[in-house]
Amino acid sequence: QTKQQKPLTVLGCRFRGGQGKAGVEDGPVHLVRAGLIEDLNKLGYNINFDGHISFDDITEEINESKDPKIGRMRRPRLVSKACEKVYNIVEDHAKAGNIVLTLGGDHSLGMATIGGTIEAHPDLCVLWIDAHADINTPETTIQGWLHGMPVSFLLGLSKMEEYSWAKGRLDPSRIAYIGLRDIEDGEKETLKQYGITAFSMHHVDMYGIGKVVEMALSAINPEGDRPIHLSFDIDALDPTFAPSTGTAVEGGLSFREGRYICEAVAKTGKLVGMDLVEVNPSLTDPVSAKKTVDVACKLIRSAFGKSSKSHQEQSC
Ligand code: 6HN
Ligand code: MN
Ligand code: MN
Ligand code: MN
Repeated sequence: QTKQQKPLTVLGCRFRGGQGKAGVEDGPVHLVRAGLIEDLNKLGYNINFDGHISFDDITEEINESKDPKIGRMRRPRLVSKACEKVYNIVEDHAKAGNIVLTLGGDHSLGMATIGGTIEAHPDLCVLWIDAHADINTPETTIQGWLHGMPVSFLLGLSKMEEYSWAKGRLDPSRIAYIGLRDIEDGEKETLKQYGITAFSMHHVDMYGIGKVVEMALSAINPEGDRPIHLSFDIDALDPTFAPSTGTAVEGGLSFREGRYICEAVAKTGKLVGMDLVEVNPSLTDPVSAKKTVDVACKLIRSAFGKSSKSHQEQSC
């Protein structure tokens, strides 16, 4: 087995402002405490990890009274400022040639991580693994939380003065979803209108995960030559495997299906960025929280090239 020595930046983003539940800012702390950095090191990466990014300064500066709703959007200025900060960091590291792994925090961070990565890799394509489509706009959102909207900013569908740093450079043909099972009506229309490739759990059941991943990758990356960003919301997994998350939905991916996605991405050799978001260790008992953290670590390790012994392709 040849050892890769690729530079890998790990960003622990302790940000929770894109949703309403406390504790998701502890996700990255728990992942690192579980040994993630050492594991990635063993996989042969040259790791750059400077400790976690805290957003307390921004949260204090933009307190609730300074951040009234814009339409239905909650905490719009706080999320913009935090995401702009992450966007700039990711852009710098990606331009320096590093792969960037972002540990969330909530999924509003996706607009920052992918937005920053696409500045370094303009031909980027994105796999978005999630129970939700996260493609609400300020007009279609019901809840108003930004973690349900990052994709609309990435595609340039949501344009706001407060978010002018978010350039909206991702083409709708360059993103595919796997794992969907809780999509709002407004989101459905947007997916349809822009012809976005989306595989729900129904498709996973119908075709099997192998075929679904193959179809998703060939839709966004037909020649196999584009750099790939994997945005993995832990709520894509079924709550039996990942219970500690803020918007759990039954009927999700098994651990093996989630791991298969990560292994398939690793196999392309084209991974330039990954997010692992929405692990919230505060929402369950400690055993379930640990289970969720462990599963998240395993997914990350698989995406970065660890092949599971029980799961290797056997030549018989
Ligand atoms: N996530 N569609 C719902 C909303 O509020 O827009 C849920 C979004 C969940 C977002 O899990 O990253
Ligand atoms: Mn904790
Ligand atoms: Mn989700
Ligand atoms: Mn999400």
